[in-house]
This record gives sequence, structure tokens and C-alpha cells, in this order.
Amino acid sequence: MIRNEFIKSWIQEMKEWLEPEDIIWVDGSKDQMDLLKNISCETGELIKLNQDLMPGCYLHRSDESDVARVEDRTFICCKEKIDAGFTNNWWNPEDAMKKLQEIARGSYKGRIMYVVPFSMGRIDSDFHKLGIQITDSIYVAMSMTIMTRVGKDISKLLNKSENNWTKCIHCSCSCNPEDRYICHFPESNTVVSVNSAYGGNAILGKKCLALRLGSYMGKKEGWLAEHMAIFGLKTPHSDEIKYICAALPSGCGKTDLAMLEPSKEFKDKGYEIFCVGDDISWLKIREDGRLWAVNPENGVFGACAGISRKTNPNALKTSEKNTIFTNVVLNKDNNTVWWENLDDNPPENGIDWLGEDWNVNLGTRGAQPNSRFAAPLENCPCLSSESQNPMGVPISAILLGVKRPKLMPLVCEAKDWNHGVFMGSIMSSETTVASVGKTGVLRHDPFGMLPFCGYNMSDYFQHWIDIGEKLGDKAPRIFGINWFRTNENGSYIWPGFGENIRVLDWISKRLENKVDAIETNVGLVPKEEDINLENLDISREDLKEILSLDDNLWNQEVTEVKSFYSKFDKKLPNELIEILENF
Ligand code: GTP
Ligand code: SPV
Ligand code: MN
Repeated sequence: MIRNEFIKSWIQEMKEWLEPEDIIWVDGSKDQMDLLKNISCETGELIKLNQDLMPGCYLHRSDESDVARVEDRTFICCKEKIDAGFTNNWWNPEDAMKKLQEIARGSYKGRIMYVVPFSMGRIDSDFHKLGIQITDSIYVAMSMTIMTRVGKDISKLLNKSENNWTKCIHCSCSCNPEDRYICHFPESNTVVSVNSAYGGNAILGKKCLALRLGSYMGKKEGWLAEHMAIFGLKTPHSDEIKYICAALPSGCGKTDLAMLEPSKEFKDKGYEIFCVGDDISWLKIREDGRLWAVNPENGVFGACAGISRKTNPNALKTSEKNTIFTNVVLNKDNNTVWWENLDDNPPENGIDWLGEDWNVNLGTRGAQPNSRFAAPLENCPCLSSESQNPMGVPISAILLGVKRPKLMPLVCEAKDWNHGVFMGSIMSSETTVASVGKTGVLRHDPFGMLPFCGYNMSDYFQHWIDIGEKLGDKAPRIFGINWFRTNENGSYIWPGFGENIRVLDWISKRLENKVDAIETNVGLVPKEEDINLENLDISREDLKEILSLDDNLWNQEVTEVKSFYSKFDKKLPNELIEILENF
């Protein structure tokens, strides 16, 4: 029962604006989830999959035009434009709200308003944020139940929380891309999303609260909200499991890294990865002076395309039960799902993501390139025993990854914290299918946060520098990674996936001061002989190539970064400018 007067009057306001036929409070219980699944099978919003092979699994197909995040329609609506900064689309809050009110007025007519009280982060942790999402999409309501923490205990806590929770308003409307807006109001702790029901645009606890508003709150409150996977690394050369955060732009391998299954010989030697989170990390300095990370999410919203037993067996196992798939192929013969590259056994009688009869001979794609699965995090077979620790995990290293076919080395270490912040600030990576627009276009994506930093990026860099100053010698070490160097035929040189353990091995040895490194323009690069290539089909020559930095390309990069830095509408931290000027 909600007794909080702020919440009651907000719900009343929402009712008057959106005019729902009825209201359902979502409590996260299994009984209610089952009921919602049954209702959505009747309406056709979900298709029940083979319950013997995939218990609790369902398939959803989205609107054809609504398959990925829309960065050009995502806005930071704060009073002053400079506070959003040039990397964000800005909209005056009053004008934005007026437009959104017009678009969504009466849009819940004949529909149910689902009210989802949720928490990002465990409520027994000092590090959580409460929110209430309203939505007219049963699919979005169920996805929020998987991805966040929903339950009676959260409603109880909300009763005591006065006005201290995020208002998340989601209206599917007609899913019209012309009227699609994802708007964030950091100053009034509100998100409004209209005309999309896709993950990052509609599951508002995730990118909208945990990253865009989260980063803004973090700046004010002294912590960091980052687009980072979190995992534990066990090696035979240390008794201690080291926890690592990895920032990679969307679609560049966070889920694969967080659930990495080391190749056989490394596994046999005692290497192991434990997943804490696969997309978002909230980081704060704790009493011991170290940086600790929690995963604010409770589920995995992973990309399907590309996942196979070879590339990410743990993600496959994570999606075997209680999972909602979106925009993959339905196999009519056994009522299971399939997507490109899953295996060599595509269904003979399939239905593609658009709902049409399909088989590979048609030559079209069966699954949408950004098809996804939403699964409970607890399904992950390599889940860390610390994943539910309210304190989070202490971080020893931060990895900054890019998708760059020609420039950045396979791995390199920052010279110190500020140099690491510099490396983060100059990250450029190729665009992927995770957002609408051309793919494979190189663009600046500092810390993988270009689409997610909810305030001026210059202040964000300063915040990173300030955190480093507070951490002093307890700061995690910072590394750059790039799995994506290609040869003259355009093929990836590094085998990647399970073999990335070889790079993590070098990183862990650096942390233990067991190996030296070579100082170069980009940072400290491994000596070739320190990367274990045992039983791997890659020549020393190739390794040399992907560890090296082309001088010409680097000089071009420096010129490019200077031009990027000159675009900042607020002064950049001197620490970064000085590093750039020294090239
Ligand atoms: P978001 O959920 O969009 O934030 O993406 P993500 O960062 O979790 O990326 P994900 O793990 O879904 O990986 C996306 C793509 O990266 C897939 O196409 C993978 O095949 C590719 N990928 C991941 N790891 C490697 C690797 O080690 N080598 C190569 N060549 N590709 C990789
Ligand atoms: C990303 O695009 O970075 C994702 C998927 O993780 S979404 O939740 O849609 O943002
Ligand atoms: Mn992501």
C-alpha cells in the first residue's frame, strides 16, 4: 500500500494527463509475473516458447521502427544549455515538458497504467536509488521487473522516502519515430520517454536513471555512474580475486568480457572470471580509501546476435530460463529461438523478427541485428559470490576498451591516474547496432559514455580527476584494450573472447608488479614475450603488429584530439590539456 502523499499526488497527476482505463501496481511476485505473461500471450505481445527446453521463456517482437536507442532524439533538459554540454542534445525543460505533455495527453486511453516501484541497487546497500516507472506497455513492465529490483519491500521504503525518488514516465503512444523523445530532467529527477518501447529508450531504470541521471547525481554526491562491466578475475599466481571494471562503448563486448569463459588450458590452470555486472557500474570511495563498485541492475539486457557456444557460452546459459527475447527468429518446429551465428543449425521453418516465414535460403536476416534478451542476473553460471554484497567489490583495475581496427594496441597501461583519465577522454570507437544510425563509423566516445553522460563532459572529466586525487595511491590502475585490430583483409587479428584471458593475465601481472612494460606514446605496452601465446594460432609477428602503434596514425590522432578538445564549451581540466600539449 502506498501511503506517501508525494507518490499519491503524482499518480493522480499522471492519471489526469494520460487517462488510463485502469491501474496495476507491479509487485515483482512470481504469481503476478505469470499473470502478466498470460495476459500478454493473449494479446500477442508475447509468444510462449518451449517450456520444457526453455522454462519461463517468451518471445516479443517490437515495432519495426523501434529496435535500438535513438541518440539524436535523446535530450538532457536542464535550465542552462552549458550544463548539458556540447556532447548532449539540450532542450529547455519547460518547452520539452510542454511538447511531451501534448504528445502523450490521453495516450493511455483504453490501456492499463502499470506502476512499477523499483530500486537500482540492493535496498540494504547504502548505494541504491529508488524510482517509480509508469508504463502502458506490459512488455516494458515485465522487462523492468527482470532488470531492476521490484517488490513489496521497495514500496515500503518508498513510503518513507518523501519526494526522494526518480519519476520515470513511459508512454508507448503510437511508436511513431517522428514523435519519439527520450527526455531527462536532472533538476527535477524525472525521465519522460514517448513513442518507443525499446530497451534503453523504455526500461527507464537502466540507461536513463542509472547512467544519465545517475552520472548527474554522482557528480553532485561525489561518486561515479559508468557504462562499465564488473568482474572478478582469479589467476593461479595470486590468492586474491581481483575485481575489474571495464568501460566499452555499446556493442563492443562488455557482456562478453563480464562472462568470459577462459580457454581450456587457462581454465585448467586455474584462471576464472566471475560476473558482477555486464553494463553499468556505480563507483564510490569507501572508508578503506579504495574505489568500490556495485552493479545497480538485477538483470542482463544482452545482445543476441553474435552469441554462440564459442563466443559466450555463459550468456547462452543465462538466457535459458525466465528470459524475454526480443526480435529473434522463432523456430516453428520446436518453438525455440535462433539468431545469426548462434550455431550452424538455423531453423528450416522459422519466423523472422518481422513475423514472416523465414529460412536461411531467403538470404535475409532472421534476427534483428540488435535483437536482445532480458534475463535475471542470477541465471548467470559464472555469477560472482560477491554480486549481492551490499558494499560492492573493491576495484583493482579499470579497463577502457575501444573498437579500432587500425590504431590502439591490444592492451596498454596508463602511466598514472590522470593519464588514464586522458586515455578515457580521447577514446574513439566504431559505432554499432546498439543505436540507430550508421554502423562502423569512428567517433569520439569518452569512457564509452558519449550517449550516457547526463551533464557537461568537461565537468565529467574534472570529476574523474578529483576522484583520483582523493584515491591517491589507492587508485585502481587504468588500462586501454582493443580486441578489434584487423589485417589487410579486414579480419580480426586477435582471436578474442575466451582468449582475452591472456590479456587479463598480463594485466593481473602488472597489478602484482610481476612484469615490466615498454613506455610508448599511448602508454605502457607489454613486451611481446609477456603475453602468453601457448597453443594459440597467432604468430609473434601478428602479436607485434597489434601491440604496436603506427606513428603516422598516432600523429593524425593527436591532431584529431586537439580538434575534439577545442569543441568543448566549458574549459577542460588543465591536467588533460597539459598531457595533450606534450605530444
Ligand atoms: P551493449 O549491451 O550494447 O552495451 O554492448 P556490450 O558492450 O555488452 O557488447 P556485447 O558483449 O554484446 O558484444 C557486442 C559485440 O562485440 C559482438 O558482436 C561480439 O561479437 C563483439 N566482441 C566481443 N568480444 C569480442 C572479442 O574479443 N573479439 C571480437 N573480434 N569481437 C568481440
Ligand atoms: C547499450 O546500448 O549500451 C545497451 C543496450 O546496453 S540499451 O539498454 O538499449 O541501452
Ligand atoms: Mn550498454
